[in-house]
Amino acid sequence: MMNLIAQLNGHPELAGFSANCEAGIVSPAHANLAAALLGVGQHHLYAGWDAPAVRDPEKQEFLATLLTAHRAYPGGLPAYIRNARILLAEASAGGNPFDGCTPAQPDLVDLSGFGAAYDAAEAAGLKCFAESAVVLVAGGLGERLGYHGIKLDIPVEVAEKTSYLAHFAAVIGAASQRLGRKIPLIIMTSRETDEGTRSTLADHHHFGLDASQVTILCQELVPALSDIAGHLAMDGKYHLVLKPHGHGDIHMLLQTSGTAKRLAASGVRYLLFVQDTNGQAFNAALAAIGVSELHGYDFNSIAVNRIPGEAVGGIAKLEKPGAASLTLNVEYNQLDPLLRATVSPEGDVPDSRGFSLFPGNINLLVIRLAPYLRVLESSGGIIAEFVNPKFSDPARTQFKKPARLETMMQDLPKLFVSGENVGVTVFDRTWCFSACKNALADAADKVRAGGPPESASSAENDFYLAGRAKLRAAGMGVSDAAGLHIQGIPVTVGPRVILRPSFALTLADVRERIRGGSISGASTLILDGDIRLENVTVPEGAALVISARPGASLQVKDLVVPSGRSFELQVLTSSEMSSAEVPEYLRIRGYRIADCGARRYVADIPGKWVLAANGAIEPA
Ligand code: UGB
Repeated sequence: MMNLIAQLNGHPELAGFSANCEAGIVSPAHANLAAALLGVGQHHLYAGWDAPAVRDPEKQEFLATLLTAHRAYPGGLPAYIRNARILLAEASAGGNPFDGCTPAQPDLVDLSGFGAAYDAAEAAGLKCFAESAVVLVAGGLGERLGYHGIKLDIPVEVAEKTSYLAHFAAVIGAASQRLGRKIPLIIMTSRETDEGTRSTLADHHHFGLDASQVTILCQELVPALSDIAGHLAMDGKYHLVLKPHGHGDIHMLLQTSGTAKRLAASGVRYLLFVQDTNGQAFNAALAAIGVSELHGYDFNSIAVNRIPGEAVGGIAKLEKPGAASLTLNVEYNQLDPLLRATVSPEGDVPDSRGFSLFPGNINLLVIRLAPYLRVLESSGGIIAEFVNPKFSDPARTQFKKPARLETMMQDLPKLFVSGENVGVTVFDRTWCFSACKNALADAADKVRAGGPPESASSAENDFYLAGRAKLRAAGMGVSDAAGLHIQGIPVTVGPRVILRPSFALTLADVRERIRGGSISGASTLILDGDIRLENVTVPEGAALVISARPGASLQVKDLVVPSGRSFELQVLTSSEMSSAEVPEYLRIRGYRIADCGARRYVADIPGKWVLAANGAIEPA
């Protein structure tokens, strides 16, 4: 407090604040922070304060907001302001981080097709998954999707309405069971998603995971900046403007919470980072972890063939004379100018294959924990912050609207200075990535422009498509139903195939559990648990749903499922599309899938069972 009083002296505009300090409205913790902030030129935060007893609740809230932001940032708000000033000065000078860099192809493993290399990677990855933890970044608001709830609650498929979180937890649960180790799940939430995530976990008993397996780290907003001097932006006398800091906060939180260290101490070697609405992530994740192990990658980005212009970054090895090369994501808004200035004067245009010159980043990352810990230690978890102000004056000192420091999770390699090994593993796009990010109208525009829609409907469509790909890889005959467009998005009506993680974690599992048989047209097959199918036929218009509870295993042989009682895709009418009676998760896709009497079989008693021709489940 003494320190603060000395700083207030000689500043008449701070007299009101001083009176509030004397009246005890400002606690010692707030007073210490005020002293630190005055020390870095933030007098405007405390100028012109009303006398004690006037607007006190607003003052208290303002002080509390400052303290929360201060405690969330390594080094506190003074460090944030110092970092901001450096980055703002660079931005004002018009610096380009990629100046002098030429992009070249990154060190890359191509697993876009199945085969021996894929199988070897997946087998290695399955073993390593026992020493891995899954980090799910789920603090985003989903503004482009326009869904009014947490994205993790959205069903990835509406035949059985499995939410993204339920699906991810099912993979982790099945792998934990199989590998004999509780694989940790770390979820990053934000103010907007924290409560919803916690309550959905509580309501569903952690989706079968042990509560001790799940760690939640909540990211805070950061103060916005109003000018190049790094003044924190205010909206009224007692209201600090706050903005999101970005998904790179996950690194900071893993460091400041001690979670990264704790995981290392418990034997974790790899962290797998996944986004909140990419339901395909675990099709490719095990093979990618295997690639990291087999190729010694410290940082491995799962990537796709990128469509020029789409909102995913491009991964390139950036080469600069006199400097070590760096494999890095060049974010989608920076890629075209870099390409124009270097290897492609026409910019971000298709190559002879029809794809962008560089593989697309989908923020599905495998990071080796040991080098990661070193980087976290040396950086305090502040990873490659940047600022993107829109200047309003020719001298480039004032902003059109407040800016803020941002950070992106994929920028970690910028801090690799000890020869760490950075690589990329390319998978078939729909196999590893199909996110639910866009509202239907925007998604339809993207389809018209020749790009991927990334809507709830395309994500569900690809979820089934991956199931079909697994059956094909196992040698089952699969013929697709005709396609149609719903709200401008292409949808294939079947077969809808859901192979739950309890049925298969890898392609090798699917091959072991399915022999022969066929499935065709607008049909559905859902397998959950220890089930083996031999020569099973699911014809057009049929649906087969089998589950074997833990401890039960069920053999199904020579079954021909009768047609005519399946799941039915029902397109929503225009009045349903605007009706609050229809759940929003249906309206964001434009249809529902109704169960019109699917054939269901359940083996719920531990033991070995067979499904007899008459539909009875009998001891094997
Ligand atoms: N997220 C957070 O947890 N906190 C935040 O503050 C922000 C986001 P977006 P973006 O794969 O399609 C990224 O907003 O940032 C979570 C890559 O930068 O969906 O536009 C959020 O909940 C880009 O290179 O993506 O673009 C979600 O889980 C490309 O890979 C995740 O972060 C692109 O994703 C991504 O947030 C893509």
